Amino acid sequence: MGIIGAGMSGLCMAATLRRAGYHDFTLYEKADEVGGTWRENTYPGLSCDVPARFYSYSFAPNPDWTANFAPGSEIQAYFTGFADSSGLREHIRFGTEVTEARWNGERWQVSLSDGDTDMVDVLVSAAGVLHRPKLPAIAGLASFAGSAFHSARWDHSVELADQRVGVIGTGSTGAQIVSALAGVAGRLTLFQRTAQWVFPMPIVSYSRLGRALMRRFRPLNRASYRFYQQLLEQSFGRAVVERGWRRRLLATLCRLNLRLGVRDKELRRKLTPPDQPMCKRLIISGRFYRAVTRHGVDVVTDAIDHIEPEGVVTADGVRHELDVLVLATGFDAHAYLRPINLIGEDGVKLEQVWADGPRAYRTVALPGFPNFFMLMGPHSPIGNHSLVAIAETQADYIVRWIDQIARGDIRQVAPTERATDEFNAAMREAMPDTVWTTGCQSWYLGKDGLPELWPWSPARHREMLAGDHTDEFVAR
Ligand code: N01
Repeated sequence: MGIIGAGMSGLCMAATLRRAGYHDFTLYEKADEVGGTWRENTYPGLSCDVPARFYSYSFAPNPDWTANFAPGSEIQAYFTGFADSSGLREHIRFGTEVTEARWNGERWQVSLSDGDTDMVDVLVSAAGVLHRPKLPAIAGLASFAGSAFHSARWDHSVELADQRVGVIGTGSTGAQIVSALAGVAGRLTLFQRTAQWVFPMPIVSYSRLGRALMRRFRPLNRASYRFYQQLLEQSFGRAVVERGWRRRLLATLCRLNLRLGVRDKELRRKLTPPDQPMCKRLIISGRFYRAVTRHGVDVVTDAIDHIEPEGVVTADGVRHELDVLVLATGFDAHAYLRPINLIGEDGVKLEQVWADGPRAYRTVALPGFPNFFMLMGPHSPIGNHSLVAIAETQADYIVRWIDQIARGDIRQVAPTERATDEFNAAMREAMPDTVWTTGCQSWYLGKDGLPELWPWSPARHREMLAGDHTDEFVAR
């Protein structure tokens, strides 16, 4: 078996295989360390906006989280520590990128960047969603004379203290960076194209005693995991996909947060989004409004016209002189497996199948691509939810098919076109109830303008991946 990627979901898949008694598998990891997005993102202020107790594998709780929202470095340490303690490292081929995977009628022929070729019976993609940085198409960007870098390629050699720092982008990343750099940079300028809603959430540190209790009484960890799971599923998890009081309540809390957090009317006007809370991915932060109201922090809402060696010039003709320019402009969220060349039955390329946008069977499989499965595939429930929990559900489902293959009941299996079409049609039908279709631009939307998210609750995702659905697959 082959797994593409040793990030959060690749490790999850590997651990699930191990727990099911499998040892014959390899993870292909392009980098030289595990962790995926948590390895690549190291920007100041990086933290997870899902509570850490729930952003952990349910089978590997971490009693040592230092706060409710753990910093990125701690999460990366959790994954590297897990790779060590679980013994999974021996299965990982580091520095090995999968360039092509081709179904030869019996098995997957996997071509690797080091020139090798592997043959595997089952191939699982755990290649991640948000890892291809999107650079803005702004005239003159390359001419900037100071340091410029994308948030996921942070240059730690660049001095920030007392420097004039500009940040382009006000998504979750931009908000975290601005919160961390306010008061550090000499002058901080946030270039905001569209204001975003912010849900207030304080960061609470866990005491040593609390951590010791978690270590001593393991059921406490489990209870805490379930508590946060229920809290998120019953609040954000339902508010985004159901009209009703939950959506109204969370929206009101966001509006109140802005009203109380930003007293200056002009600044508040600038920071008032044109769309409904949660239409774009909600920013979770108890620090952002405090940061932008600080002395030495400017929010610029005039459109960026071009960039010059000295700084950013906005449409009103003002030149904002800068030493450092941070591009917190997001990721290509629709690239999925690209640039891997995936070739299924009859030489059909994934590129052709996904010409109109990525689609899958129940987020995990593809017709015409036998014995191929995905974690975090198209339409996975990735709103403000724990991707770790979603990956576990998908890994459990995939292992059940692997069990059948391993027992010799079947040799190859892929979902039918019909079942995949029906599933996608049902999803399209459910989209109008979601908050993502209420009128905003975001990385959630695909080419056809429809959200590429799961339009039902996370609980429904578990239910939909609970059975085997043998009647919706072609198995030989
Ligand atoms: O990216 P984004 P992100 N000129 O796409 C602006 C996850 N995440 O990296 O809104 C000017 O959300 C763009 O403006 P607009 C999380 O899932 C998780 O912040 O398009 N501005 C927007 O403001 C998140 O949703 C954590 O008008 C330009 C910003 O750049 C996802 O990553 C932490 C521009 C991009 O926002 C992506 O977040 C951080 C241009 N040419 C991130 N082009 C956790 O805590 C783009 N923008 C788990």
